Amino acid sequence: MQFFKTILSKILSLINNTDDGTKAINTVKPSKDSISIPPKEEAKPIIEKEKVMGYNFGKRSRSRLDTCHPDMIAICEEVIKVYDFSVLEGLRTLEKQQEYFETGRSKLDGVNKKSKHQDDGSGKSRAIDIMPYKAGTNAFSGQEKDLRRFYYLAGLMKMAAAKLLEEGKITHTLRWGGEWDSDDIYTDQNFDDLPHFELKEI
Ligand SMILES: [Ca+2]
Ligand SMILES: [Zn+2]
Repeated sequence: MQFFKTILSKILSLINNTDDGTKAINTVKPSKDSISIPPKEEAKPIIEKEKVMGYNFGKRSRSRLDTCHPDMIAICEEVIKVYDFSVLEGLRTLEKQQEYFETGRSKLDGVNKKSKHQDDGSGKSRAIDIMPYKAGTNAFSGQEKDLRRFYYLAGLMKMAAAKLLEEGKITHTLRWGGEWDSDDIYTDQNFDDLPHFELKEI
């Protein structure tokens, strides 16, 4: 009898991972809970190679960004933390707008129809043109799959704007040239201006 008790005690001590097999046999009934489960392997961080934070604007991007309304600056500063992009243009002179109109790049003549890129009265632009940046690639390559990066960026911009608005840090919503009327339908517009974002009054 003592023999079996000793064996059983050894087994239970293994199961319960205790040093005192005798105690285990007396007090612990083996159950699902008492079986010692090896600690789970520490979960590996999912994002290991992807750079998560810490992009910065280049000099030219920064100076262009600074020609924009503070709300636009706040939104872009939020997004650059997680996704790299360049600023192509912020504030635009009347001359430049007229040039774009004449060459068909814009449908706004700058006088009768003003662009949001023109001075909003405070010397700032309420619109910005931005482009996803990755060394050695071009989101405007003409490949449909490259264009998708504009959509990715637009989602981040929209999210940042919504968050900042909720936090009371900005007072506008964001309108995107890839989806002007914000109804989440992309086939209802003829003129896609994928780099273009502008502040919208609430
Ligand atoms: Ca739409
Ligand atoms: Zn634009």
